[in-house]
Amino acid sequence: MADFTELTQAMINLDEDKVYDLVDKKVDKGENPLDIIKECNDGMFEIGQLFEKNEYYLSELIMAGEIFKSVMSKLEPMLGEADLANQPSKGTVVLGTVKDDIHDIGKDIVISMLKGTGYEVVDLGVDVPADKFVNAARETGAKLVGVSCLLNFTFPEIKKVVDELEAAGLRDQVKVMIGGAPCNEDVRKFAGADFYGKDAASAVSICNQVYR
Ligand code: B12
Repeated sequence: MADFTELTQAMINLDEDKVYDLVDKKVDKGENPLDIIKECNDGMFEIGQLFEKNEYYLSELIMAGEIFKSVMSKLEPMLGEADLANQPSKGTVVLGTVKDDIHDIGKDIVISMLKGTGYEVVDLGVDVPADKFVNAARETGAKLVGVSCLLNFTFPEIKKVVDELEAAGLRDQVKVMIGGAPCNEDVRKFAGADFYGKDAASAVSICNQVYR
């Protein structure tokens, strides 16, 4: 059996009270919120595996999502580097979860990190059709569109975003980054996107590259 941290194991067990308690203790000790998120995320991965093996069902996925969201509401204010209230924006990023996909936890973490590091983010939400990404890029003048995707069968929808940006004549001005658990370099190539980011910190470095 794999060796999980206490927090990861509590997450896997969906032991809500224990998760919150452990997170509180880690926050009090001054642990990096990204490390805490990583431990919870490892639990989410395992929950996904249990779901695949029919040991967990949709209700467990829903519960896991709720627990993770509560953890994030505690950690989110800690993700910013500094008080950015009076700082000019570093640039605008359009972000959304691809059409037919309603997973938003990872997308929201990316958004918190980007906002926390000085970017303006246009959050299109979940189940976003390609034309909405295109219109938002056109209207805001964003140089970067981020597509979150957690379901294999929606990969063609990422490609559609890239293709529709091209058809709208925006592809030269707008870069596309993708992310989400099943994404990787192969998916990026398939979709014709410019960047693949494995986590929220990668999303920030991609933005820093684009808005250099
Ligand atoms: C929680 C969960 C749900 C919740 C979602 C709640 C919510 N509000 O988001 C609910 C219950 C709704 C759900 C539903 C379903 N789910 Co679900 N779900 C999960 C689970 C367990 C965790 C996902 C999660 O939140 N992870 C935590 C976050 C923090 O991780 P993340 O999203 O990967 O994001 C990080 C990075 O990937 C990256 N990132 C994310 N987005 C972006 C974007 C950019 C631009 C960049 C750069 C980076 C980036 O940064 C984030 C932070 O580090 C996963 C298991 C897994 N391995 O992911 C299954 C999983 C994704 N679900 C799965 C399935 C099959 C479904 C359902 C089809 C089940 C069903 N039969 O109905 C439905 C689909 C509904 C739909 N149409 O979207 C499968 C998908 C298989 C596949 N690859 O196609 C998985 C992998 C489970 C499994 N192993 O079988 N699910």
